[in-house]
Order: sequence, then structure tokens, then C-alpha cells
Amino acid sequence: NESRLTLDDRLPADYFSSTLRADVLRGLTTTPRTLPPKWFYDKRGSDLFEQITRLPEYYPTRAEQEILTRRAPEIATLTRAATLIELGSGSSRKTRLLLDALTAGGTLRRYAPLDVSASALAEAGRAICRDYPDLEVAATVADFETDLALSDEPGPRLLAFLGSTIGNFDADQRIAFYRTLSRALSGDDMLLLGADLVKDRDVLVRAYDDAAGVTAEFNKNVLHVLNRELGADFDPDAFDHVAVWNADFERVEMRLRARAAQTAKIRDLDLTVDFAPGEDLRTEISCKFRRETLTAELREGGFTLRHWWTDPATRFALLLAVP
Ligand code: AVJ
Repeated sequence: NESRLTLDDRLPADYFSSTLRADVLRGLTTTPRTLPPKWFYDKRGSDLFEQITRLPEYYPTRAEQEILTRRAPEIATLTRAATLIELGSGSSRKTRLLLDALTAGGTLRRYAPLDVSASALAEAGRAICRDYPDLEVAATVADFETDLALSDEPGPRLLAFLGSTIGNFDADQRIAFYRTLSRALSGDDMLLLGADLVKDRDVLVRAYDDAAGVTAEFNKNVLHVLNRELGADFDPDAFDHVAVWNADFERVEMRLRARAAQTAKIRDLDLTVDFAPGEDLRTEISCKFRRETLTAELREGGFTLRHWWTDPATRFALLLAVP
């Protein structure tokens, strides 16, 4: 029954051209050079990310899944959610553990995934609609950094932000984001957040520099996106994939390091960028968390931590917080 599935496209018509242009112009004309990680995820980038989640070195997806498998029934009892909102839902694979528990608990009426990828949303929405015959699926194509769109969902609402995507934000951005979320939620709503934890640096670096080279391909894919979308002429093979642990900020940084001096032209921006030999373009930060500081940040952003669960190896945390 397709009428249970709606897909609301709230992205401005020029979202990709204007946001990508502004991001690339800002990121490539400042030092150090940076690009926001959201531009990894075209069709190929999303496929590569799916492969990353299955790599032996990339533990976060499996660790979070372990926690969800064990805790989903408790989460259903604690939240009694009528709506599950999921930010950056992608393929919605882990979400099924929550949907199963919340439908078994009898409270869930609606699943509201939100993502910038219309194709991923449509595909995931159809599959979930098919497998959960009593559920309304209200998918929204939007950028959660600028447009949250949680207005008229029935409560209590559970807002899930999984996969440690929060790690892509620096501390200031995280607190601002929590503040936006806590203002958008009501008293009986809850936040379910997945956060990767600080651990041995070699384990962390290997998770972002796998032996099979999938993460290197994923990293370089952003240059293919720029070539295609902005008429740029980056040579992805002229850059090395680098993952470094930044101990001061407790984060893994992915970078593309110019193997030799080179010039890239970004035709649609009328921009020429010179890279010195060995110069880095930072493409992602992936912050790792500790319970104390994460709790303090949430509090600053208007949330009180209610539950903190980890996998048996304490690699990853899943937490429930209330506004
Ligand atoms: C999807 C942002 C959580 O930071 O671990 C995986 C993305 N980058 N390998 C992460 C990613 C390189 C991932 N997040």
C-alpha cells in the first residue's frame, strides 16, 4: 500500500549547485584547505561507505549494531515513541532493530527518515513500507544542518542520530546542533545518539586506513564529485589517502596529500588552486568521545543524559537524552 509512504522534497532547487559551490570556494581558499564530508556521498560514495561498514578494520557499525540489538527493547519501553525520526538515515539498515522493538511495543505509528539523498530515501522508504505493513513512512529530503523539519510528527518522538555522524562536527558545531535539537523537541521526546569512543590510536587509524584501500577510494571520491559537478580537473591519483590521529582534538582526520606540486582548476568557480608538494586537503574530521565531556556538551546544548550503553568492548556508545 504505497499511500503509507510519502516523500517530501524540501531541498531548494539549487541546493547542490549553491551549497557545493559555497563549500568548495570557502574550503579551498583558506588554510589549511578543507572540504566538508557531506560531499563524499554521491551514488558511488554511498556504495563505498556501505563497503566500509563491512570492513574488518571499521568496527563502529558493528559495535553500534551490537548495542542496538541488545538495547532496542529497553529503548522501546523507555521512549514509548509514536514517531521515530532518523537524521541521515541513508540505507536505514540499523534502523530495523529499532523499528522491530518499537512496533513490538505497540506504540510506533510513523517512521520519519531525513536525508539529503532522495534516491537512498526512496529506496529505503519503499523497503521499510513493504516490511512494516502497519507503519506510516514519511520521508523528507532535507539537509539536517539547515532544515530539521520535525514539526507535525505525533509524539512522543524519538530522534535518532546514529553511526557517530555527530563526530563530523567540531565541538562548537556539536553544541549548536544539540541546542537546535533540544529546542525542536518537547518534554516527552528523546534523543538517541550514537558516538564512537576514544581508544587505542592504532585501532582508530586502521579503521580509517584499511588494508583493502576502500577508505582511500572513498576519500578520493570527493575529487571525482568536484570534477563532475564543478568541471574541475583534479587528478585523484596524484593524491595520497592519509588518516591521522589528532591527539589535541581527539579526532581522526582524513586528508588527501598532494604527492607533488600541482595545480587544480575548478572551472565553474573560476578558481585555480596550487598545491605544494606534501600539502594536505582535509576532507573529514571524525571526533571520538568520552562520557564526561559528551555529557557536558549535551547539557550545554539543553539535554540531560538519561542512559549510556556501550558494547562489551567499550568501543562505541549509544545514549538516550531528554531535552
Ligand atoms: C559516517 C561520519 C560516521 O566518521 O566514521 C568512514 C564516515 N569516513 N570512514 C566516520 C567515514 C571514513 C563515518 N561517519
